[in-house]
Amino acid sequence: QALGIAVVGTGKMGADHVRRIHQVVSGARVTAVVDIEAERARTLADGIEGCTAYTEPAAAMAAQDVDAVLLASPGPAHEAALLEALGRDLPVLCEKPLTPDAASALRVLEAEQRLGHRRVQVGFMRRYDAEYMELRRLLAREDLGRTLMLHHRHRNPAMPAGFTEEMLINDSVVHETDVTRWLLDQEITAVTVHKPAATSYAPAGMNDPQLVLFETEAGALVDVEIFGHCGYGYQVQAEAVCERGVVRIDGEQGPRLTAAGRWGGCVTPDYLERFADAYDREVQAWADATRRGETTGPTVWDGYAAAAVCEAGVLSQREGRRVEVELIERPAFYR
Ligand code: ISE
Repeated sequence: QALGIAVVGTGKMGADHVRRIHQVVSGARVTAVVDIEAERARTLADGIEGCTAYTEPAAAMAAQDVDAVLLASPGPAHEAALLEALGRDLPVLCEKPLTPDAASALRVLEAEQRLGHRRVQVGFMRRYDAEYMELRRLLAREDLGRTLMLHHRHRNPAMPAGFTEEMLINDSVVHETDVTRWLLDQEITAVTVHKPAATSYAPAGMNDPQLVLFETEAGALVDVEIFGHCGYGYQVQAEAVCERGVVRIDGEQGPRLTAAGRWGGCVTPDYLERFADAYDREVQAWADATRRGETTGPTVWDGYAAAAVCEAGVLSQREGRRVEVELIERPAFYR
């Protein structure tokens, strides 16, 4: 029997997940779509047999044919939906960010522990990207020695309307927050945000790009260039500097054309293309684990730790100073 999934939020990401579950993922089907804009939800549901449109997440979660929830609404809407799903013991794949601040993430952390078993996977899809997986495997190898620095570059062609300066941290740098913790197997202890001269292509009030500096438990230094309006395409790259070598991933997998005295390739236009395989692998892994009655992948602890780092980052962004990250002690439940 296929897993019946309710997709909550049908914006760019949610609509792409609906398409993915409908066309790519095996063993799962979309039985509900939820959006506060009824018309949007209805249009999507109409294209899928046996799919019902809702405007309230709770109503979809109560439906007989809903076995699991994919949460793709904006971050500030996550806490209420997560608590509702946990109250019903429903498995959730929650798009990043888990929640927009540490206190709300902590409430979700407590609710899952009260339930007594993991039910939430956080949608840090880079952990399912082939290049990032290979990078992690290489860094774990003894022969490269310890990782001393990570350089991340995260460039978007433009940001959607309504995207704020804080979201550069909470919605974009949150990815580097997670991959840094995952690649190094260390917590981030402090954040400093620097603001260079801003591009004139960003909306008023957004100082774009920014340079974010993380310090980690074992003293690694990690820099993240976040650029929301680079104009030319979507580019995510990372370079790890180790004691006995350097590893770089650049997402430049496509063909490289040499002709007419030039060489070159294409830059992916957007994250849906750059991370298409990662999203497919992530949602398939979640559906497979859920059908086995398991919860795997990035945990609520990972979502909480990322939220705490981002909260420090937003404060640093606002006040221009180094901010230490405050984390509760990691519960045994998440070890
Ligand atoms: C977006 O929400 C994402 O999650 C993308 O992965 C990220 O690159 C982009 O900056 C965010 O706005």
